[in-house]
Amino acid sequence: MAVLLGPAGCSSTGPSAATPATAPDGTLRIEVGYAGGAVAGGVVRYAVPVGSTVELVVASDVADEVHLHGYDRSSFVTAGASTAIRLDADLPGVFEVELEQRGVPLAELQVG
Ligand SMILES: [Cu+2]
Repeated sequence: MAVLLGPAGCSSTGPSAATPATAPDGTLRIEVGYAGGAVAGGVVRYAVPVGSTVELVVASDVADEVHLHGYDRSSFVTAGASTAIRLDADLPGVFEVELEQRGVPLAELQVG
C-alpha cells in the first residue's frame, strides 16, 4: 500500500518572514553573510513595509555581484568584504536577493 506524502512546509500563508533591525535613522537594515558556500543562518525572507528605507548589507568571502530582483539593483562585492544596497521600498512584492554570478539565493525581500 502506497503512502502519499504532500509537500512539506507548504501552507497558504507561505513562509514566515523575519523583521529587519531598525537603525537609529529609521532605516531597516538587513545583513546577510555568505561564507563557505552557504548563507549564514540560511535563506531568510525579510518583511518590510511599503515606503520604508531599506539597507541591504551583504558580506561575502567570494567576489560576486549582489542582485536584488524586481528593483533590479546590484552591487559588486569583493572577497572578504561587504557591500550595501540602499533603496526606497516602494514596489510591493517578494523579491529574490542573489549572488548573481553563482546564481545563489541569499535572501528574499518581502515588501508589503
Ligand atoms: Cu539576479
